[in-house]
Amino acid sequence: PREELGPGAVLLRRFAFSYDEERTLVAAIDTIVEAAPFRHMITPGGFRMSVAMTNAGALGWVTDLSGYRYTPRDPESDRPWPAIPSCLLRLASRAAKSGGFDGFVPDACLVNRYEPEARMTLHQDKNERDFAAPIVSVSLGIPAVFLWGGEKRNDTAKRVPLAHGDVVVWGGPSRLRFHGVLPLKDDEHPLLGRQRLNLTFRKAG
Ligand code: MD3
Ligand code: FE
Repeated sequence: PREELGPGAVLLRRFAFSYDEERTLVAAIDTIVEAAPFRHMITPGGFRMSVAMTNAGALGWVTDLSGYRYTPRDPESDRPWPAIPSCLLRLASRAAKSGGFDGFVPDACLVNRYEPEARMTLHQDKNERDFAAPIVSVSLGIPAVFLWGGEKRNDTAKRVPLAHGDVVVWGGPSRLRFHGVLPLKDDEHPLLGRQRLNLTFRKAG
C-alpha cells in the first residue's frame, strides 16, 4: 500500500514488516540506546522537550540553549554516536527507493521516544546540508497523529494517523514542509508497551 501524501511524500503503510521483522528492528534500536541513552534535550528557548531523543550515525541532531545542530559526538558522553545498524540502513534505503529516491545513504538517524502526552510542535527540518536528499521516517509502537502542514507555519495542517510499521519518505517539494505530532494518547503496544518510537533517517552532512 503506497499512498501519496503530497509531491515527493509517500506513505508506505506497514512497510517495516514486509521488509524486516519488528523484533529485529527493536533489537537494533536497543543497541543504539545502550550506547547513547535517551535524553530530554533543551530547546534554544529554554524548554525541555517532551520527546526523549538519541542518535546513531556519523552525525546526530542535538539542541541546547545555544541552538539546533548536528554533532559528530554525543555531548552527554563525548563519544561518537553509535553506528547505524545495518538492518536499519537497509530498511531506510529500500524505503527511499520505493518512494522514488534511489541511492539514499543516510549519515544520521534520530531516534525519538514519545510517552503518552509527549508531542512535537510544528517545525521544519532544515539543519541538513542537502535538501535534495529525502528524510525517511519509521513509526513503531503506539499510534500517533502526525500534522502535515504547508510551506508556512500558519498553513492549515492535515492530520495523518501513523501506526506501528508505517514508513514515510519525505522528499522533493515536501522536504521543507512544516510538520509535527499531536500529544500522544495513552495506549499500549504489545511489543513496545506505552511508548512510540520514531526513527528519522537523514543525510545531514
Ligand atoms: C516532513 N519527527 O524528528 S516523523 C523529527 O514522528 C520529526 O517523531 C516526527 O518531525 C516524529 O524532526 C515526525 C515524519 C517527518 C520527519 C521529517 C520530515 C516528516 C517530515 C521532514 C520534512 C517533511
Ligand atoms: Fe521534523
